[in-house]
Parts: sequence; structure tokens; C-alpha cells
Amino acid sequence: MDRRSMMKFAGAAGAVAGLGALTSPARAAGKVTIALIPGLTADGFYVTMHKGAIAAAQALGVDLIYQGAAEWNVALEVPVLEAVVAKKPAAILIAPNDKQQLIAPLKKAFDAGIQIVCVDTFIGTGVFQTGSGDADFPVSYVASDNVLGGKMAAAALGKAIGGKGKVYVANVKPGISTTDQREQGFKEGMKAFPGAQVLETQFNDDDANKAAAQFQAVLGRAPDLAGVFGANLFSASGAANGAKQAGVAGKVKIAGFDAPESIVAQLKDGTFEMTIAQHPAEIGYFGLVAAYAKVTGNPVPTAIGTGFTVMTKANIDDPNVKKFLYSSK
Ligand code: T6T
Repeated sequence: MDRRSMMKFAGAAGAVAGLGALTSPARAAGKVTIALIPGLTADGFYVTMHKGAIAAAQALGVDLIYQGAAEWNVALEVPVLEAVVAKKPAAILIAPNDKQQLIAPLKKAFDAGIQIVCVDTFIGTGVFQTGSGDADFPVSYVASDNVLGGKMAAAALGKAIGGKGKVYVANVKPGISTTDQREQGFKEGMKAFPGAQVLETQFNDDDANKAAAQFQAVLGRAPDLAGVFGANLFSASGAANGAKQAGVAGKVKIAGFDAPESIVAQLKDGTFEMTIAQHPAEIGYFGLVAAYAKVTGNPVPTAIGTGFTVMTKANIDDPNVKKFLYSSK
């Protein structure tokens, strides 16, 4: 057993024996360090997740490292992961940018003795600790139910367009677990509206400007466009900007995912029919708790589901709804 594993084993034994965190050898040797790597830094979703992780880290006395890339890009996320691994945290919470391409870099971190918790997005199938496959090594997956979210968006959008007309999905890029599942759920949900036609998905690389231009291009090809499902923050806000620029805001119905502060005005003026706010602070909080439980030798659920809040013009002023808006800083 190498020194790191021995220390972890000793820490775990202390916790199991009920010696208390302060007297365990892991604590005596210093605080537990846990890192959070977001999908990207410039996104209120992850800013808010970070706040949840900070709250849990303070409650548990954990040292939290937060490091990410400025864009949603595997080629940028892998070097961030390597830099974080070099700091030798006990565990890493990560939102992998791609289901397949992050498997090998994360396996390397795991083989170096670091526990992995997937937050928001997953690698492989997202089903962990099964003892089979090449991507079951993460401890836990902490996230929204993204298939369900897509179905909820379809139900709302289908109703808003009166059950008929052309719609499309504004999405990021294939290979991202969350947005793939939202599109899947949306398409399943739209089957309840046989009068509606789902056009080809538009992929924007998480670039709101591209999503706005794509909206206008789709509208050019299909002037009778009835609705759009924006599968994440930048896809939805970009499509909304495109609708505004084309003078069809409110006419073409938009159902979105995510809840930046700007959504309040856009729900009120009818640009958005609804948006599905995730609870990223819960993801950060419970992700950190899961990692801490693992490194201190306690059992951890292999999946932890967090909630949604549906935001509409009718409820957005309710403080119990508004509190789920994301913070941009
Ligand atoms: O929708 C979130 C997140 O859940 C998704 O995986 C990527 O996009 C966001 O960060 C919003 O921009």
C-alpha cells in the first residue's frame, strides 16, 4: 500500500471507529483537500455550483480548489484536470466536457489515488461502481434528471404552440451527457404532440451568438417556425436574442433550460414561455459531501439526484422561485 492509500485507510478507520474528524490521522496530517472542475468558468450555472461547494467545504472544514477553463472544450479541460491532479487533492468533483474523451484522463487521476465524483455531466453511461466497463470508477454522479427536464420542456412547449407547428432544439454539441439527454427527453415528450414537427437540431458549441444566428437561419428556411427548445443557458439565451433581432420574440415560443438573472425580464416580456432552473448549488453541496464521505471511509450513494424549479411569467416574482436564479458572480 502506498503512503497516500495508507493515510486514507487510516483516516477511514478513524472515521469508522467514531474517533471524530479532529482526531483522525487524516486531519492530524492536515485538512482534506477536494477540487471542483466546472464545465467552464464563465457560466452562472457553475458559479452557483461553486457556491454550494464552498458552503459544504466550510461546513466540513475541507480545503476547496476551484479551477476551470473559460470555454466548454475538452482540449482546455484536460490540461486543467492535469494541473489539479498535480496538486494531489483527495478527490475531484468534475463536470466532464465529453462522455468519452474524459474517461482516460480521469482514469489516470483515479489510478493516482484520487477519488472522482461527476457533477452535472458524466462519463460513460453515468452508472458507476458496477464493476463493469471502463468508466464505472467514479464514486457518484450528482446531477439533475436531464431526460425528465427535456420531457418537461416538451410538455410546456407543445402546449404553448397549441400542439402543432415546427420546432427545433438549440443544442451545444453531441457527446455531452446532459444536453444529449435533454434532447432525447424533449424528442420523446414531443411524441405527445403528433401535429408538431421537430426539425433538425442546431449545434452552437456553447456560443450564444452562434445560437442567435442559427435561429435566424432556421426562421429563414421555416418562416412558420412555432417554437424552440434551448437545451442549456447559452443555447436558450442565444435563440431568444435571435428571436428578438428577427422581431418574432413572443411569437415563436421558447422553452429554455437554466436560469441566468436575465431570464426574469425575458419571462415577463414573453420572450421565454418558461425555463427549467436546475439547482446547481445543491449539486455542488452534495457533490462535495459525497467526495468527503468517500475519502473519510463512509458509504456514498452512486447517484444523487437534485431538483428543478420551473420558472414562468406567473411565478417568477415568488421568492421561493426567484431564489433558484443563478448568480453570475
Ligand atoms: O445547463 C448547464 C449544464 O447543466 C450543462 O451541462 C452545460 O450547460 C450549462 O452549464 C448551462 O450553460
